[in-house]
Amino acid sequence: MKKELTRQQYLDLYYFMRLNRAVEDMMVKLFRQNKIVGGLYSSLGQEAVSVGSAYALEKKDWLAPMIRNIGALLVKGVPPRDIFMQHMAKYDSPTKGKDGTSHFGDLENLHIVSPISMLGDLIPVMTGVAMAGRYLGQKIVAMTWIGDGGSSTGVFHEGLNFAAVQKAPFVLVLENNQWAYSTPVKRQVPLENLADRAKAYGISSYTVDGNDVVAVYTTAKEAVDRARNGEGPILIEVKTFRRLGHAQHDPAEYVPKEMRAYWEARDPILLYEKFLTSEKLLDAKSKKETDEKIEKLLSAERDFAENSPMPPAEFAAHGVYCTGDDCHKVAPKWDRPLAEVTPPKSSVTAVWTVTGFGSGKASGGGSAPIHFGDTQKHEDKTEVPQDQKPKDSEVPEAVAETIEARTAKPTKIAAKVPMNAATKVSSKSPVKTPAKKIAPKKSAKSAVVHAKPAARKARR
Ligand SMILES: Cc1ncc(C[n+]2csc(CCOP(=O)(O)OP(=O)(O)O)c2C)c(N)n1
Ligand SMILES: [Mg+2]
Repeated sequence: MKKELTRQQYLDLYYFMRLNRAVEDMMVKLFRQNKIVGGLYSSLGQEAVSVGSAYALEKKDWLAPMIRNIGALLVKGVPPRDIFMQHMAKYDSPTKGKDGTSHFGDLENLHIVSPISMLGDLIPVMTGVAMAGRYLGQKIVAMTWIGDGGSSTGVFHEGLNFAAVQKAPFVLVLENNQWAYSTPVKRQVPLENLADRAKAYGISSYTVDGNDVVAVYTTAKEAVDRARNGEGPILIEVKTFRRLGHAQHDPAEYVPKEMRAYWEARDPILLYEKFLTSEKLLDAKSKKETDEKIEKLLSAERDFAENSPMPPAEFAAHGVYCTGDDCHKVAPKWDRPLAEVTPPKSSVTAVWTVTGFGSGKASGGGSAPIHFGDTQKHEDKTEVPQDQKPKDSEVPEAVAETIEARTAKPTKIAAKVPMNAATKVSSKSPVKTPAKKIAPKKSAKSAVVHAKPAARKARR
């Protein structure tokens, strides 16, 4: 661990990791007392990931947690009582007992988007949040997390590609905790570093030790700063380990003992305590103070949660469908006058010109011949002089086929034969025109190629 933070930052990271673990330890007890409704997931051993990455965000930034990111919620300012009550389906919980686990958000104050169960779907959603913030000139960054398993969903790829092409100020933390349910990471992805997935979208990435909270924080901070400065989305792979089963129901006996022992020896809180002690940032007295502070806070928060009522039975029928303002305000909240955020009328002509396209060299050595924007509409019947015809090698066959397909008229053969027969003869149809039968038409704007009808006829 490298020392480069302020004393307060070091101590904050410690406090939140300890709080994260203590909140989850308490929920295991509540679960065993049958007070938790639904599943209980654990981030034991992954606290440095949630805390270190969320700590890199500013108050105005947005996050969306996944199931193992209670630490991120605590850093963002969610009180532990909300987490307890949410898991206990209490009436005072953020969803008033209508949903469980960490399935709640706070769009108004803390800028938290509620998790979406379908893995990967938060990626396009948070990309949209990031783009909206940019549109409104807010200079915000959006962050979410995805597991190693979740990084193999289609929407992970669609979302990240979309974020990349939009240059969204978005940071995605890929929690490589070695397992997705009972599937080891090697059985789902043939990559050593999942950060390599970023290469497919032309975006920056990092791979970092997820059990080193300072490394996670400094990496996330750099990524958040870069995203905020307009460098586009960034992927951070954190290598860590899911110390318990998928949820409380899963004893995870499929995990090799040696693997578990290796990671237990690398407990992120113990590693950090060692570092803080060696840097003289933590001693027995301040550690005891932290213990007492957390214990006092959590026993009060748990009491509050336990004393909160269950929702009244008739409430089950409320809030199922939005009924407008008596449910919640539906009107969009524009922070600027509507005129200012309405894009101007387009003055763009409906022609795409792609810089450099059509002026480069084709693989055969000639000019790359297609320029969609300038393709002539009329059919050109003029004979191209022999000396202007390209040599066979100048127009690659694949390009020639495309050009011919775009310019060829339907043939009589195709029109007369039934569908299945037409399919059969199609391999001999004029679409397979050899390259030498095509001549370029010189144009003032670009090289546009037309097939010569006479030449096509001769070939049939
Ligand atoms: C699209 C989709 N497929 C399957 C699931 C069911 N599911 C929930 S969690 C999970 C395993 C996720 O593993 P990983 O992404 O590695 O996250 P981890 O549990 O290790 O944090 C699966 C398959 C889901 N929620 N969404
Ligand atoms: Mg996993």
